[in-house]
Amino acid sequence: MKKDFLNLGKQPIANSFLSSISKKSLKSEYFYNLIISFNTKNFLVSVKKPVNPKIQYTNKYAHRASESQTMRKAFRSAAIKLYKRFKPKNIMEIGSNDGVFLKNFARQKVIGVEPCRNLAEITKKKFTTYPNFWNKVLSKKILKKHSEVDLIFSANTISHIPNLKETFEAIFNVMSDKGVLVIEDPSLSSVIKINSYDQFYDEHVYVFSTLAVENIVKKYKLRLFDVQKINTHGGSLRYYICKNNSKYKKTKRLVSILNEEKKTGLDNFNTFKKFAGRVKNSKKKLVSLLKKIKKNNNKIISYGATYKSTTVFNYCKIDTRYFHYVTDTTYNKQGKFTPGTHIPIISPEIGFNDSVDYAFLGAWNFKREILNKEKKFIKRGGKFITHVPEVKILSK
Ligand code: DWN
Repeated sequence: MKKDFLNLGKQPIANSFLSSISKKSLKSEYFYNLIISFNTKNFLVSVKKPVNPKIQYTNKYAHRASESQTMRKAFRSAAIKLYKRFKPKNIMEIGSNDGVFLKNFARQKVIGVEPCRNLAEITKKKFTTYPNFWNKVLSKKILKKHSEVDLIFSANTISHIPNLKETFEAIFNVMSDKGVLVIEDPSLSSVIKINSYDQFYDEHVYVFSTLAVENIVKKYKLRLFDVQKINTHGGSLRYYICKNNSKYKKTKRLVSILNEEKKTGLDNFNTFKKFAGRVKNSKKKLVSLLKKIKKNNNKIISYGATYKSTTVFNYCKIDTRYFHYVTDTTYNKQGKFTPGTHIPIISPEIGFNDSVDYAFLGAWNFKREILNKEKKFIKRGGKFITHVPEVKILSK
């Protein structure tokens, strides 16, 4: 049974950065109700009513996975480790974005799948890339053209696909008998522990736990045999999945993480009810801190036009009354406006200057990289604000 525990209100599509805020474009802005539910049977946490993927993953998809040094390094390290451990003859990535993972392999070994055509165009120049949604039709097409796949990798993508049955059945189709599926997604345990409620937005249809993944994959003749904690995106998990009859044994760390999740209460609805209470508090504290700072005539901006910020801004009703603008290094976000709250987005070269007193860390998951890069800002008295794990002004 599905039980709702969190209502994040009316939200726009996180990727719908607006080119203009004319009356006409604001009139056509799409909103939906972001309600999060817990399935008491398989422990899966999901968006109650997912948005149609066709309006999310278009040829105007803004996020570039290679935009941060942290992610470039993380994907390179993942590629090397996975290759060493599984020695695959070929590799397929579902949701290959701008090729940040694929580029670490020889071009004849890899296949990319990416429904956002603007991104698929980038990798197509070097790698075989299918500009399609992942499903059984595509899996059959790939099987016809290539051999079965030994390593299927998918980071921050499986959690985005509403139809898990179709997804895993299609994976089963193309995976070789000794093959491995490796999935990376933000971990529910981290979300609960650090109160990162902004991991919930339209694209994150699911925020997985190990408990839930183990329950789900077994419905599709697949088996979770290992899991690993990784630091990316504020705490993620890397799941290792094989076919039922495969040689891989359940690892000790999988047993230990399953136990840890039970201790955290990820199999218990009450945990999520309590979390929802902490989310409400976080909103109150953030708005009151911003009001206080604004009262003293300080200039506040936001750092990183993240999809996560869409949730925070729309839930807390933070707009140009608080933030002058948002800075972001991504070229195709610059010159646009944030979804729902219509704050201008500009390049950090222009916007992150001496006039800024406070910067909200929209990209809090890159805190270390950003603090390292922005030493001058901090030295001259500039301050960062965060809401994760709690609302505060960061001290030096
Ligand atoms: O799952 C998803 C994750 C992985 O990526 C997607 N559904 C969409 C996207 O979500 P996000 O926007 O919350 O992801 P990031 O990676 O936290 O976005 C960081 C943003 O901040 C990028 O637009 C780049 C920008 N940035 C910046 O302006 N200066 C990042 C760094 C490190 C910087 O120094």
